[in-house]
Order: sequence, then structure tokens, then C-alpha cells
Amino acid sequence: MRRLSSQAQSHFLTRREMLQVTAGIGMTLALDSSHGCFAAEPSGPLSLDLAGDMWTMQEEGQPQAVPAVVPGSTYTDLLRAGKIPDPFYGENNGKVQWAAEKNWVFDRTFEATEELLGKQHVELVCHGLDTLATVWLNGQQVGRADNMFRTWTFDIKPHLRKGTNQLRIRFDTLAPYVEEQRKAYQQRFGTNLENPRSWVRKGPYMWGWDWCQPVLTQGIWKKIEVLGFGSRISDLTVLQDHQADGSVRLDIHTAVLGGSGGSAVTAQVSLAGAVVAEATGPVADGASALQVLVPKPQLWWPNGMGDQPLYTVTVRLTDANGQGVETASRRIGLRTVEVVPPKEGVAMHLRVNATPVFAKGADWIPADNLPTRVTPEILRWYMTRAVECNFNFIRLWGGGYYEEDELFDLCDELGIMLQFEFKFANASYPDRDQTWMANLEAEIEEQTRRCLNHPSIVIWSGNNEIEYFNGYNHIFQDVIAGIVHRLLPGAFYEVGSGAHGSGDIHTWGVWHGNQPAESYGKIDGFVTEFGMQSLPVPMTVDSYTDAADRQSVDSPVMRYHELDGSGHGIEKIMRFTASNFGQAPDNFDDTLWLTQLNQAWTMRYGVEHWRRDMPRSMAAAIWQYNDCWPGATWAMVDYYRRWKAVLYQSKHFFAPVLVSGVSDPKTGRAEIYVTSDLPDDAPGTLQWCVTNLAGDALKEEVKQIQIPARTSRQAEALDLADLVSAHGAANLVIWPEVIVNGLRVAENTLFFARPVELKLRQPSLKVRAHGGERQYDVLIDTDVPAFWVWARLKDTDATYSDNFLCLRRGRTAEIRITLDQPMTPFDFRRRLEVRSVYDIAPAMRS
Ligand code: BMA
Repeated sequence: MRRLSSQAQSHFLTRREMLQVTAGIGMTLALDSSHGCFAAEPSGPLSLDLAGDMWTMQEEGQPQAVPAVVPGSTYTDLLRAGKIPDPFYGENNGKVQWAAEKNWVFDRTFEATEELLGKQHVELVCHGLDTLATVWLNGQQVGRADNMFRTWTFDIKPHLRKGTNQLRIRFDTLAPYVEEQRKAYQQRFGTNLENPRSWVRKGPYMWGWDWCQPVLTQGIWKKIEVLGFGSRISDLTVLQDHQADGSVRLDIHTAVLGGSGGSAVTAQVSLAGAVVAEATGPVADGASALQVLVPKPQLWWPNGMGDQPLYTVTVRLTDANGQGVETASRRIGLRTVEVVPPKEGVAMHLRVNATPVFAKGADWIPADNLPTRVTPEILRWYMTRAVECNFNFIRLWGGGYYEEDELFDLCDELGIMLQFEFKFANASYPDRDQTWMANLEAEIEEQTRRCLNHPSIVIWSGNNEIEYFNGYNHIFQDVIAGIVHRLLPGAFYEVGSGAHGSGDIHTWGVWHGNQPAESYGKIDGFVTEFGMQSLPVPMTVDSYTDAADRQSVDSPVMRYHELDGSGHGIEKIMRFTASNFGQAPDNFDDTLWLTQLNQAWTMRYGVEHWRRDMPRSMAAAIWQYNDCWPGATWAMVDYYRRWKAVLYQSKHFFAPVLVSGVSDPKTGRAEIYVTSDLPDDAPGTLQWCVTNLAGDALKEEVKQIQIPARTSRQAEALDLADLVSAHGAANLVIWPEVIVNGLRVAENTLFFARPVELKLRQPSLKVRAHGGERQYDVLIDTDVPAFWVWARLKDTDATYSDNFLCLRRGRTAEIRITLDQPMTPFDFRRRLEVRSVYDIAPAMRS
């Protein structure tokens, strides 16, 4: 396919430029991946990319237009034009809702060359129209769209003319359409579906959720191009079948659009550039089906279990004269995945390459209320940090939008297993409306075809938390399941997540049920949702508040950025924080930090329980990983990608080896468990020390242990009744650690009490800093036990290798701080602050 950038019509691209730009062009269906590349073939398809800033946008019927950038949306263009305030600041969101109540028109022109007009087929391919759109070319209506999640292809050849062409796309406000649909359905079937999300195929969270305000975007939110071709590749899927002898058979299906008499396809499978298999065959009835065998496959493994070798399957379409028309490619990972249903004593669990794996990670929501602002770099940041924090699993929650190919590619590369959830959440749907159902089927078909080659996708899930309604089974058990099983035989599909009859568990007894963290101890299974809210870091709160709003965490603006369904989420955060860490300090910023310690404590309690509980529990995914705007939510990292305490702690509670325990202050008994997700058995040393809060070592032991692979074992049972009666349960700390091959692979703290009951001594933290420019190493020592010690640079964004550490005398904590901009050692010391829970939790001071 050759591509013409509409930005610079007159400038014909050099071959190198063309290859660069072709890397990303879309086919109408599946092949739209940064790794789905197309090589230029002289007689191949011609693409004219219409993205960029050649567009204008105006409210329908209003004279004034503003510049528009595609991909984008009404809100991104109005913001750029200064027509609306930042919806993320203060209570501005309420001031921008008017935009969603209007119809908006996007216009631009483009030049059509003789060559384009000479093509047998000329289509306008819109990879993402949000949502209710009507399209005109040169004043002629060429089509309509009503699903944000589908690619819309319109035949424009009849209306195309040489030279300048006028393209117009109008996006309608949703409410009239929703009302019309709702009424018609009620009249026909007597069922009244009032929820607008039931009617419009658009990201459910855009109507607002219990962690964000509504932002109902409209616009061209994905690439848009004019495609001229005689024939072209419209789809490429590769199914793998693992043979008993270890080889893997690949079934390579290529779909071809347009005239293909005498055409053929050659498929090549390569790894790191080396071809491992090849086949050629004819195209018949618009398709080619080839089979190849990979004799010695290199298997794809989740993070922590092995590598992620990715093979490239490249197909080349040639015409009857053997001339190359187009080349397309996909990256695949060779692996088997099985989801084993729960049975006595063993939870539902994943088996990758026949090896059980404990799924650890979090739930992903859209990374912005304005999706087109989420760049591949931002996705790479999140997924790379996830691996850094020992995640091997992320659930793509059903209330967002289908993520970009880049996210799936990243998870393939990084070994992050994905639960792919179709975009239905907490609503009922009009299954008896045939038009609506046909729209749904096309969406599911397209999204499944687009994503089915990604080795990272291990679970397909129909929806999020939808309770039973008439039509539920039809939609989620019949239609969606049917499409997934037809396109990907053998894949694991569950009807829904966390509700009606699904395998995975959402446990909300703590936050929504006001139970203490300890109640997680009574739950086991494949847990894909549990959470605790906290407030963001001070710099983030500063970004959406005035000083007056920061007099109290309960100020109207602070409340506006907290949306728990209870309507009093801030009180709830403070009540939970008080129950574990005592009354919050008067200082605003310190209160923010204390709520984060509470979130970290609560999440750690749950994760450690479920990991110790393996195999009765085989997953712990925290609600939620990220935020789509700045506010008080369950997120582990905030909208500006500033880490909260829980994300630092996840590095440790998700580490391949975990040492943790349970304790009973009444009996003085403490059990220490070693949990390993390591692929192999390992000999190690368990050493523990019991100190009081003055740091005096009261008892300690070192013992050799065996650490079986992928197992959780009680490694030690301590009877500390004597120390408890001598020193008091709340005055004791157990410091267990595990050494493997001379390396400390795990360490932890275990108390006989909640943090609030600890009566801490004031630690005198000795801080040394080495380094310069953009990197400093901070070494921290203490004289008495210091808990949840963290370093930060005031009013400066930086990356911290770790934070919120528990420290005891004789052990030095080391935190590497990497800066975005160089800083002098003087400035570094001036901005550096190292504190512990003692500084922010007055109730914990002795
Ligand atoms: C579950 C999730 C989300 C919600 C979260 C917190 O329901 O599926 O819908 O944000 O709980 O309430």
C-alpha cells in the first residue's frame, strides 16, 4: 500500500518515508497494529491519511469555527481554542457539559489525484467515529455511523472528483437519539431501558463513574484515511495448535478484498529475522488458508516465568502476474493457555504452557477522560512500571473503551497477561432490537479479530458486573461467546466478571461493606477486584485546587473530585485511615500521605493473604491501577502518573518471593510463610528477628529452607507468648527475610497489632545523598524502627526506585532518585525530605 500524507499533498514521499509512514496504516479490520506493517508495492493500495490539523470544527448552525486536530474530540479542540476551561480543574467539569448537548460539524478538504481516481475501489475508512456520525463528501451523504468501537468504511468513488474534495462529518448529541430508541423499544417490547449507556455503543465511563465526572466526547477519535485499491489484504489471523511432540502448527488465514483472480499469498514465519517456516497458496473466494509447522518453538511466558519471544508472520499478496500487491504482518507468541475451573482446595486458575501461574496485578481503566490524549509513550510508561512492580496480570475493565494496539503489543513484549473484557458494564441492553444486536455483533467481530493474535490475552470476558436481565444469556452466553469461540477455538471465555455466574471474584466487603482489612482473610479464589480509596499526592491535588480548597480534605472541590456512590467517600477514606493509623494530622498534605499509607496497608493485607493462600487463591488484582483524571480514587498511581504509596509497596507484595505471616496477639503465635512464584525450586535461608519498638533485638533465628517453585508454605511457627507478656503485643515487630544465593529476595514486617496500636519512638533518620545532575542515591539509617519511610523532593517530579520502607537499626535503606531535569546537589538537599509514619500519624507516637 502506498500512502499519501494529506498534510503535504504536493510532496511525494521517498521510499524510506513511505515505509516509515506505512508502518501504522490501518486495514479496515484487524491488521491495524504498529507491528502490522505493509510494504509498498507499486500496484498496491493507495492510502491518503486525513489525520492532522487540516480540520475545522463548529457547532452545527453556528458561524464560528475553531481549528480541529484529528484524532481528537470536541473537548480537545475547544480546550485548545480556549473556548472551555480545563475540565479537570476545580469544579470546571460542570461548566463544560454544554458541549455534549450540541451537534458538532468537522470539515476539511483533500486533493484526489488521477491515480487515486483510477483505482477500482476508493473508500473512506474511519477507524473511530465517536459516536453518532453522518458523513458527506462534496455535499453527498456517503454514510452514517453509530458505534464508537467499529471501523466505518464508506464507498466514496461515486462522489469523488479530481482535485479538491470537501469532507464533512457531523456528530449528534446523544440525548435525543437515546430517548427515541428508549421509547421505541418500550413501545415494541414493554421494557424500559432508561440508562443511556444501554443504547449508545460508547465508553460507559464517559457518562461518569464512581471515580470520574462525565465527559461525553464527540469526534474523530482514531485515524481516518481515503483508501484506493484494486485488491487488498483485509484481515490476517494466525491460529496455533500445539502438537504432542512439542511442535506448533500455525493456520494462517488471509482475507483479500477486491479482484483476486489468480492471486496468491506467500506466508513467512520468522523469529528475530530468521525464517522458521514458509508456505504459498492460491487465493480462493477472497481468502487464503495456509498451514506451516514450527518444529522447535520458543514459548512465550508471563512476566517472571520466562521470556517473551515474539514471532512475526508476514503474508505477501501477489496478483495473477506474480506482481506484489501488498504485504501484511502480525506478531504472535507461541504458548498454550488454559483456565482451570475451581475444584476442592484449588481456585480457578491460569495455566500457561501447562504451568499454573498466580495472577498478580490490577484493573486498568482508560488513562484519560479524553482518550486521544493517551499516547503510546504513556501506555508504555504504565505497562513498564507494572512489570517493574512485579505485575504479571492486568484486567482491561469492561466500562472503558477497547485499547489501542500499542497496549496489547506492550503486554506481549513485557509478559503481562490480560483479561480482555468487552465494553459492557453495570447496565442492561436491548437484545431484542435486531439493529442494535447487529451493531453489537459487528463490534465484537471486529474487536476480536483485531486482538486475537496477542499472546498476552489469556481470558476473554463478556462484561463487568452485569446482573441478570432478560437477554443477558442471549448477548453474553450466545452471541459474544459464539463469536469468540468461532474466531478463536479453545480460548477461555467467561460470560462476565464479578457477577452473574462468573469465575473471577470482585470482593468489596471492605470499601463498600465497611469491613476491616482483616476480613479479606475469609475470602479465597481468583480475585480480580478489591480496593481502598486514598487521596493523590500533594502536587497532584495542587493541580486541581486553589489554596482555599486545601484548607480541608473535605472542601467542596476535594469532594467534587471524589465520587464514591455513597456520596461521602472522603469521610469514608478518613474513617478507614483512622481505624488503621489513628486520627489524621492537622496538616493537609500529611493527611493525603496518611490516606495513602492506609490504602497500601489494606491492599498489602489482602494480597499477602491471597498469595499465602495459594492454591486456594490464584489471583489478586487490585481495583484500580490508574486514573483518568485527578481525584480521590482507588488508583495505585494518579492521573499525572505520580506513584502512591501502594504502588511502591506492590513491588514487594508482588515480588517473585514473598515472606509474610499471620499473628495472634492473644496466643503470641506467629506463622511465617514463604510464597514463591519462581519457576524453579530454590534452597534458601529464612532469618527472622523480633525487636521491640526501641529496636532492641529480643529473639532471632536463621534456618535453611527449601522453597519449592510456585508454592506457598508455612516456613516457621513462632511461639512468642513470653515476649508478648513481657513487652506487650503492640510493642513487638517481627522482621522476617529470605536469602537465596546470597541475595535478600524478600523481607517484611509482621506486627501483633494494627499500626494505630503501635506506640512509636521518634526515629532520628540519618540521611546521606550521593550523586549529581539527574541522579542521586539517598541512604537512610535510623536509630529506632522507622516505618514507611519515604523520600521526596518538594514540588519536583522525580522517579524513586523505592519508597515507604520499614527500617530498623543497622540496616541502611537506599533510594535512587532520578530527575527529569538536572539539579545541583545544593538544590537537591534543599528540596529533599525524608519522613516516616511517625511524622504524619500523631496517634502512633509514644
Ligand atoms: C467495581 C468496578 C467499578 C467500580 C468499582 C468501585 O464495581 O467494576 O465499576 O468503579 O467497583 O466501586
